[in-house]
Amino acid sequence: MKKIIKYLLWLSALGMSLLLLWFLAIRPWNPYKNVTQGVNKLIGFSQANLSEPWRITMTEEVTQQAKKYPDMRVIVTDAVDSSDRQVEDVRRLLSYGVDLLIISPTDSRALTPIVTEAYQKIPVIVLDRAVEGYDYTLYIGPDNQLIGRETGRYVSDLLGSQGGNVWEVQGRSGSPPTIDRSLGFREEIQRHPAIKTVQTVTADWLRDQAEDGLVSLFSKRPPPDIIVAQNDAMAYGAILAAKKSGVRDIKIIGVDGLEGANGGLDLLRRGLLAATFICPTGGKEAVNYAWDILEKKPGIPKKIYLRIRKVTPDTVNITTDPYVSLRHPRSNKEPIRLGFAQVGSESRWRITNTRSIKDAAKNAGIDLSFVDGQQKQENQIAAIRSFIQQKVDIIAFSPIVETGWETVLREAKAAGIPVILSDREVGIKDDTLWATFIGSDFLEEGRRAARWLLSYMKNHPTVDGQINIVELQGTVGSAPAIDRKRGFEMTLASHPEYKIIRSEVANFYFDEGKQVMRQILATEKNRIDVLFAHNDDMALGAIESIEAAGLKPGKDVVIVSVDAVKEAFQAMLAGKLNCTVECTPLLGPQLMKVIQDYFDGKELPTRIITSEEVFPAQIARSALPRRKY
Ligand code: GYE
Repeated sequence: MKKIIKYLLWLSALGMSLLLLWFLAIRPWNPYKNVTQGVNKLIGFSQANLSEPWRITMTEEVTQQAKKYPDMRVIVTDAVDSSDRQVEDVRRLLSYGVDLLIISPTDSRALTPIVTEAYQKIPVIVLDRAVEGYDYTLYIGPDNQLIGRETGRYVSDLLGSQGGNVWEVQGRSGSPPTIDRSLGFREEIQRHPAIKTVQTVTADWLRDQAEDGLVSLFSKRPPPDIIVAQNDAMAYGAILAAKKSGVRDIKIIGVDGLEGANGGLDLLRRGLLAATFICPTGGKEAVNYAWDILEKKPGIPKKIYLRIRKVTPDTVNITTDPYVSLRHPRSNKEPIRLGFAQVGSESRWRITNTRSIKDAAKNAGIDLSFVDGQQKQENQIAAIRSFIQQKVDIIAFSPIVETGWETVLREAKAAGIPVILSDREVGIKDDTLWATFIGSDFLEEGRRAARWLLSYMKNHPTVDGQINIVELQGTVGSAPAIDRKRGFEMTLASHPEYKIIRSEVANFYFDEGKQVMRQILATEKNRIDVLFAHNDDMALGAIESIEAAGLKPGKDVVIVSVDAVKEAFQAMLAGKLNCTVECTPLLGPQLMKVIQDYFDGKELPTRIITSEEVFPAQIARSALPRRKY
C-alpha cells in the first residue's frame, strides 16, 4: 500500500511539473503581466542600444510621451547592439501580447524578417533606421540624405571658392544612416571640385573609436581643414583627438544637436564645434502615431521625415521651428482660414484630390478658399499672392512644376503665413520656405512600375528577347513626371534588353494620351511591347488608340500605369490594362490633420509620405470593392 501511495505521489508530482513546463512553454513568463493588466494600448519598444546619448534621449521621449495617454503602457527592451538579441526581444514582446511594436533596428537587413513577421500580427512603427521593403505600418526618421547634403552645403560655405580638404567620420558601415548621409554629402561636395574628401574613418557612432582612429591618422597625415562627423559623439571624439595631437584651426561638424554635457549644443556653445544638425529622435511622434493607429484614425502615412535644422554658434540659442516665431496669434473661436491653389482638373486623380480637400476642410471646420490654377503656374502664383493679401492663416498648394516658386514663397514667409506643399514638391533647397510636404514617393512609384514589369515579362517573354517600351510622360517639369521617369529608368538600367524607344509628353490628360499614342502607333505599331504611362488617364486614352490600330491592349501591348483610379481597375478586369501603381489623391484628411497639428503648436516633419500599394490585374477583382476612388 505504502509503495502504491509513494508511486502515486511521484506520478502526480511528475504530472504537475510537466503541466508547469507545458504552461511555461506555451505562455512564457511575462514579468509585466500585473502592470499591463487592463491596459488597452500596450506598446512594445525594441531599442537597438541604450549606450548612445541619442538613443537614450529617444527612449526617454517614448516613455515620457506615453505617460500623456491614459491607458497606454510601454515595455522597453535593450538589444545592446546585438541583432540576434533584438530578434529575441521582438519575439518576447509579441509573446507578451503587445498591441503595437515600435522598433529602432540595430541592423536593417538582419531585422527585416522579424519586422515582417510582427507586421503580419500587429501594427509596426520603424524608428530611425529603416528596414528593407515596405512590411511595416509607418517609418519615422530623419531624411539622412538631406542631412548629408546640408552638411556638404555648409562645408562649401565655410571653405568658399578656394576649397580645401575634408575628412569624413562615418557611423556603422552598411547602416542606412551611414550610407545615406555619406551619399548626400558626396552628392553636394562633388559640385565643388576644389573640395576634396581625402580620408574616411569608420567609428560605429562611438566617441572613443573616433578619437583613437583620428589620433592615429593625425600622426600619419597632414590635418584637413574640416572634419565632418556623422554624429556629435564622434565629433566630440574628433575634438579630443585634435587636442591630443596638438592640431589647431580645424573645423569640426557633427549631427544630432542634443542638450547635455558634451552634447552637440554644449560643444557649440563652448566654441568647439563649427555646426551640428538637430536631428529629432522621433520618439514623441512615434507614440502620438501609435495612439492614432490603435484608435484607427484615418490618414496614417507610410513615412515621416523629421525636420532637421542646422545650428551654428550664432544660432545655438535661437528657438526651434522657424515658423513658430512667425505664427501670428489666433483666437480659438475663428475657424482656421486656409487658401488652397490647385493645379487644375487634368485627370480623374486631380478631380478626386480636389473633392477630398474640400470635404475634409468642411469636416474639420476649416474655412477654405480654393482656386483652380487651370494648368497655369502664373494662376497658382496669383492665387497665392491673393491669399497673402487676404491674410489667410495658412496656404497649401500643389505646385504644377518644380521650379519658379522661390519669390512667392519668400513673400508668404515675409508675411508670416506658413505654406504646405500638397501632392507635389518644389525643387528649392531652402526648406524653411514651407512647413511640410504631404504626398507620394514618386521615385518609388516609378521603381514599382519597373519592378512589376520585370517580374511580368519573365513569364511573358518577347520573341526576340528585346522589350521595346513607349513612355507617356506627364507635365514637363512636374515632380511626378520627373521622378516616375527617373525611378522607372533607374530600375531598368541594369536590364539592357529593356529599351524606351519613344517617350512623349501627354500632360496627364486622357485625350492627349489617346492622341499622342495614335501618332506613335502610326510609325511604331509593330515594334511596341510595353506602354508605361505616368498616369491611368493617359493609359486609358492610349488603350482606345491601340484598339483602333487593331492591336489588343493588355496582350499585344503590355500596359503599366500609375494612380489606381476605379476606371483603371475596370480596364484591368476587361484585360486591357495589366497593372496600376497606386498614388492616392485622398490627401484631404491628412492635410487638415497637419494644419490642426501646426496650430496646436506641434513641430511638423519635413515630409509626410502616403501609404500605397501595387495592383496587378490578377488582384483587381478582389481589390476593387475596397477602392475609395
Ligand atoms: O498622378 C496625375 C495628376 O500629381 C500625383 O497629377 C499627381 C499626378 C497624378 O494629374 O493623375
